Amino acid sequence: MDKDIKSQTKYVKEKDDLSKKAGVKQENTPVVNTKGITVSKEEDYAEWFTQLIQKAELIEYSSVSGCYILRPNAYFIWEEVQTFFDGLIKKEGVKNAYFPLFIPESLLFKESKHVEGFAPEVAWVDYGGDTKLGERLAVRPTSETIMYEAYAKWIRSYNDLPLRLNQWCNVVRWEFKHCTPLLRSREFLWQEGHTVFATQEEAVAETHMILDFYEKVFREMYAVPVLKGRKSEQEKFAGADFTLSVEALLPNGKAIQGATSHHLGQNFSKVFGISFLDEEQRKRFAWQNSWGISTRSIGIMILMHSDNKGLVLPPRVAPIHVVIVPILFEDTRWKVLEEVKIIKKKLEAKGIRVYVDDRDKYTPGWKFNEWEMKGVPLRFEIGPKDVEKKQVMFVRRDTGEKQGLPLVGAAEEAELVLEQIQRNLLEKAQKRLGSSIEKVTVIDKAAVAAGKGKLILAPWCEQAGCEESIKERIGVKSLNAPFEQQPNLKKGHKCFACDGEAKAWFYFGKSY
Ligand code: 86X
Repeated sequence: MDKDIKSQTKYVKEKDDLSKKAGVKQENTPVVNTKGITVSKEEDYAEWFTQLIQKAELIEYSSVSGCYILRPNAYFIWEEVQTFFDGLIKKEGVKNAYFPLFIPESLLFKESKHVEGFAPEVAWVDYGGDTKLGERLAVRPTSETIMYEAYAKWIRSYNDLPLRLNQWCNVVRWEFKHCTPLLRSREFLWQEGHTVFATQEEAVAETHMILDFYEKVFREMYAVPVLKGRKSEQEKFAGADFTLSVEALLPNGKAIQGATSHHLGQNFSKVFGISFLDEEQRKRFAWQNSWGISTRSIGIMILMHSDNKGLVLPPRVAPIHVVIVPILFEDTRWKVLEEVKIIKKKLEAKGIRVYVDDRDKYTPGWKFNEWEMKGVPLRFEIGPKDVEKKQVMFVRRDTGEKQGLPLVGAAEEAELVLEQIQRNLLEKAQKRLGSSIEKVTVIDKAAVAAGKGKLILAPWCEQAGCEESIKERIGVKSLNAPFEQQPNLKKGHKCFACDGEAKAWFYFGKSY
């Protein structure tokens, strides 16, 4: 094993076809036998991603197809996002709870309209040991039904409202499409917020507030800019009056949904009997929302920033902010490590997460590659000459920039550089997004833009048939309609794709 690792100190550029020759590569067990990624993101985006997430030790495949292990490096990111979003919603009065994983079949299908299309994806439990259950149980694909059954019991009068609960949990949707870790898996982690209000105004206001929180998660934690807006009638959640979403544009020109916030109106309250007596003792059905963000968001962030050397992590979600690689020689070892100890302490005092890689069995160059693969935002190199000159080498993961800086004040400087990295990643992605949006009013122009991997902003009629034909003709689907409609469409404005009247400016794009 050790020898194996040593023989791989250089990144292998050629495509490794050992697995193909041996015929051992299986759908759920890709072979990873080189340290570096063997394809570039430009030549094979999907293969680059699957190698990256394994070699950066984020994800491991399991023996269940479509179900993946989140290793500590990935789970750390989720915990940071969890802490951030949890803080935002708790400050607004949302409380956390936990509802059962299993949902009786009769309850899951009580509100048939919203589940119809989803039924083929439900995973079922039929037995407890050898005993067949009286009624089979669904493994939750989402928790509306199990939560709203309880809500109906708890809500009696306007005094019981608003009721605002959230849960952090796993859900299962038995995908039949090809699965990809983080982006489409059969089990994933998310938060689902389910809130109930006496008035529609309060509920609607909350859907927008939550959407702003999702935007904050993407921008401030993941350094990913998003497009906020309203989903089309066809793309909204069938159980909702309207669905709001944040959408991101990946570097390969594909758009991907980041999170959703639904206004459920009274659709569920009427089915589940969630009603209350108002101040005049009149019975009213409650107004509801639901909203969610999942571990897919981690996948979006990885795709957004990473490169051919591996993962690039925004400092806000990086398990290690600064990796210190001391350059060690027998006679100066002690001196260098002494200096490293001091600078480590200063960094940690500022809340910077530090790791000192003083392993003897690897060369500095090998370590540089490893920490670049793992996406550590900032690397410190410090050798005997640096100690003499009282300096340390700063190497940025996002730009590759190298700079020798005085040891005195290095911690303060590191803090600034980490902030710069966080800002730079967002700005780079923001520029890409900005220069990718093309405003068009006729389909021919949209086709050209789509061919160039652009996002289209176009006046649209919002008709299902029209969306179908757009997809067929130019291969894009609607993402959402931005809230700022500029210029405001006047009555009679033509749809960009058909003879109908345009209802709103909509974003369209190739989707992931
Ligand atoms: C839709 C709606 C909603 C709470 C969210 O988007 C955010 C958090 N839920 C989820 N949806 C389903 O309702 C659904 C239902 C079944 Cl039975 C299923 F198998 C899959 C589903 N997928 C999505």
